[in-house]
Amino acid sequence: MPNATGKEIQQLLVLIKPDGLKKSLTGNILTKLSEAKLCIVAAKVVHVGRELASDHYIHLKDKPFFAELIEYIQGKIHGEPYNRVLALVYQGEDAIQKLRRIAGATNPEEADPISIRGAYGRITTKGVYENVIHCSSDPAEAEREIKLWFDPAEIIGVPYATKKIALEKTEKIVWA
Ligand code: FUP
Repeated sequence: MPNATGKEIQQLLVLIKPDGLKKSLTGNILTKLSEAKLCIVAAKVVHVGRELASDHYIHLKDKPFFAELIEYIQGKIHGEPYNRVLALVYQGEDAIQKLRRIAGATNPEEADPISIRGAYGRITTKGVYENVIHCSSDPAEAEREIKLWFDPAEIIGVPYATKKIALEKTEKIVWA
């Protein structure tokens, strides 16, 4: 929705992928992203299961590289302790375009060399783009992805409609 200056306030999902963690790039990437002067409204480390990986990349399920892509985002290529991702939600004016410009093109060989993917990405011998970071591509995808990766309670200033449901029997792990 546009704000007083006519700019759209957007949110998007950002993932620092297992290769980004293994190459010790987390700090560099967050510093680069901070150039966009956006707000982080959610963040967590996620051990990505097969279902979440497949749901996230559902639009690519017919691609020849899908199986490798699912292994990559689950960290199966990079192994312990890098088999996880850092998931964040950024919010602000034209946030999607701003962060995707800093991230660079999907193919690291075609990405601007000073973008995150251009500087740090590679193409594996199996042909998967290990491109370090994911950024949602448009507002509809951002909503789908944020709802896939985060619960409303994990986001400051929840950007989408929510509802309350009654749970019959729940368990919670607490400190012993
Ligand atoms: P992007 O929105 O830039 O992440 O691009 P896509 O959703 O099209 O691609 C998702 C992921 O699939 C990329 F991050 C890397 C991988 N991919 C390949 O490995 N090969 C391709 O030809 C295209 C995408």
